[in-house]
Amino acid sequence: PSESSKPNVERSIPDFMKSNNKNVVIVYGSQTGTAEDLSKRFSRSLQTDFGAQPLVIDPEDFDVESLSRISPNNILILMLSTTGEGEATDNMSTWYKKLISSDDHLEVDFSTLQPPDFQVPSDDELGHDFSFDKELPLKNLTFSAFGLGNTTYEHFNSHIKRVSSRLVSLGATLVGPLGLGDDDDDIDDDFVKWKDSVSPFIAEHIGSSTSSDSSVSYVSDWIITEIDKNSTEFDREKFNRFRFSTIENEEKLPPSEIKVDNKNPWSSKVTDARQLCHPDNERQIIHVEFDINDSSISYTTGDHLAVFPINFDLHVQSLLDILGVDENQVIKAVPNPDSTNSSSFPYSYSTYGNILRHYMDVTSPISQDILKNVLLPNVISQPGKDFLNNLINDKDAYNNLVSKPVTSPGELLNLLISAESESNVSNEQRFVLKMDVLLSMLQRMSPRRYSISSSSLESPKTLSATVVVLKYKNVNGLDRYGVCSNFLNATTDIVMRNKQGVDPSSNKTPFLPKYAIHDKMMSSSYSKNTDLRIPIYVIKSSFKLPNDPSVPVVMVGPGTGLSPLMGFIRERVQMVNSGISNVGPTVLFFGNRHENRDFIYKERLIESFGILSASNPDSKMFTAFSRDDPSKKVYVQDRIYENEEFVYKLIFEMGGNFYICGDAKSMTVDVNKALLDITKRHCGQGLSPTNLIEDLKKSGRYQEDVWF
Ligand code: 2AM
Repeated sequence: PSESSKPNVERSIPDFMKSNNKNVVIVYGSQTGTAEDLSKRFSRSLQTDFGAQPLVIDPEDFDVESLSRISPNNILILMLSTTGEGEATDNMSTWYKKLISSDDHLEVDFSTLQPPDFQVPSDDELGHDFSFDKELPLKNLTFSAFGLGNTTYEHFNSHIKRVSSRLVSLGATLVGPLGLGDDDDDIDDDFVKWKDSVSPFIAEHIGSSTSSDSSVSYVSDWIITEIDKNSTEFDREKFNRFRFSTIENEEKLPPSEIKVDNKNPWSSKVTDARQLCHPDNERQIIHVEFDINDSSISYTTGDHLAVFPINFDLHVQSLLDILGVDENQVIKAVPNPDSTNSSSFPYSYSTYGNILRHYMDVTSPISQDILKNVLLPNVISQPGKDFLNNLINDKDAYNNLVSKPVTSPGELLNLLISAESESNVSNEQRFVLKMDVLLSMLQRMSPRRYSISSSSLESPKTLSATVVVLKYKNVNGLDRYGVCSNFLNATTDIVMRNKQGVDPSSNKTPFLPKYAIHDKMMSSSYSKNTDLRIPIYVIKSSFKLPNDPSVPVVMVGPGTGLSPLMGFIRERVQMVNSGISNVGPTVLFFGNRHENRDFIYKERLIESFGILSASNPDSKMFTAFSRDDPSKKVYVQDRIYENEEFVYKLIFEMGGNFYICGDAKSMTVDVNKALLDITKRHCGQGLSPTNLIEDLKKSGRYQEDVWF
């Protein structure tokens, strides 16, 4: 909701806490849902283990100014992700701008919140004499903080560090250690360690005692009611059968004026989806095109695309079976006022099937603390409790059964059910899954992020993604499939069918995992004459071509690392085609496994480099196919070494830009080493190679777009 859409009183954190009897407020800055999920987990732990009354909020729904009036007996907990180049997440950006303006002055004067808005709390409530100090508007605020970051990126957790120190400089007191979670290692582990170390401080501050008794039982996040479609209560207008097919848009704005972001993605039409590799290749890479005409989405070359997938039918079906419900049953899900949850689904009425298919993550394993705080209180039988307690109290048992094999929620629930039936638990004692328990266990569906592989100069209203279809065997040898890449893979079949009238079942590629095909989706949601639409939004990135077209660019992108570089290449081709005569050298190092199987975009690359090299003879493409020669691997960095003088000249003598894109682990490390090696060999005496590379990074001429 926009700031003006809610009356002020509802946007005040202390007022909201007071009216809901809360004493802890957890604020999440989340881009794809991890910080939000950890916030919910933390709030449950505080509730169960310490009898706290926490509330989890999205900063977009509240005013940052109201932090100054949070009761000194209460506590604020920040759970903030750092994104991009050390930036705030979208939902934290307004708070951040107000807290820290570029010249480090507070744009907002917290002291203006004094009368009439400001109510002096009673002495009882405060426990000491309260006076408002203009210089230190947050002197009554106590907070704890955990950041979500990644050490692979330069600005590790810089957002939480800046926000925390800003709050302290405004007078707030930080209790417990500042948690710095590292996604490169094990962020879950970092979170659990921080949670355990900070919780006693929090409990002490709010005056709660450690209580491991079961006085606080499970509180559901949602209240679920089944609705009869024929009843007067059912409002067909507000019934959403398919994610975002009808945006509940009160102002009835034209689509081109509706702001598109992760809370309100655009259902984009898929205009093309096809395989890029030879059918015999051991893995699939696909190209998917999205139409953004009619939407307010715009992008520039190098930005990222976020996609909301549809869950596998197998997973949805297994949960529906455990629930024992009809997937088409209409239900209403509203936030439970007694819970820590303050957010609602973006529609009023839905069905069991729809919620599980589009809105929740039904694949990621359930964490230990959710097993303890949500599932365990809902299990009656002793064998069922024993089964769970073993997983909750023994990290190795949990790892072996849940995290290492990537056990889905449905698989885990079935293991619990079999544990009970093996022990002949009576029917009355048996575990029965309710939808509110399930929803409290699951994370929200998170959007998946891909580098955009098209050029906005060439196709401003269509953007494309280049995606590896993820499939692997888990530790037990069972197949595991990436949800979004396999979902997008299924669209290649649908597009083929729609375009050529081909029946996809008669023409399956050998890899398409049978159960992963969205049979229901294909037969109902996407019946022959409906458009194939997928919810998307665009995330701005700083991975960009130089503004000056004459600057040389050296690009390294093996595998789907080619993706954003393909956009760069097409952008430069477009420049040449539009008559720009001084387009500088454009050099690509591309690699994959086999030249005749996964040389993706081969024709397009050959055509592009034909045009680029005709305009500038230094424009070249170098390829390395790693598995064509069984006797030795050839990688992109081998081609860099073979052309080291040329590469050094373009970057350091001609002032070129250097780009690396793809797998953040070994490839990036090895290519960086190659860059350092050739700099050492060619920079001559008197110059420091590490300084040269440092300068390259500082001036923005070295850029990475890497992932895991
Ligand atoms: P491989 O799978 O045969 O090892 C895209 O995945 C390409 O990147 C593949 O050809 C892959 O080779 C290659 N690759 C794997 N590790 C790499 C590394 N450390 N440096 C460069 N390329 C690498």
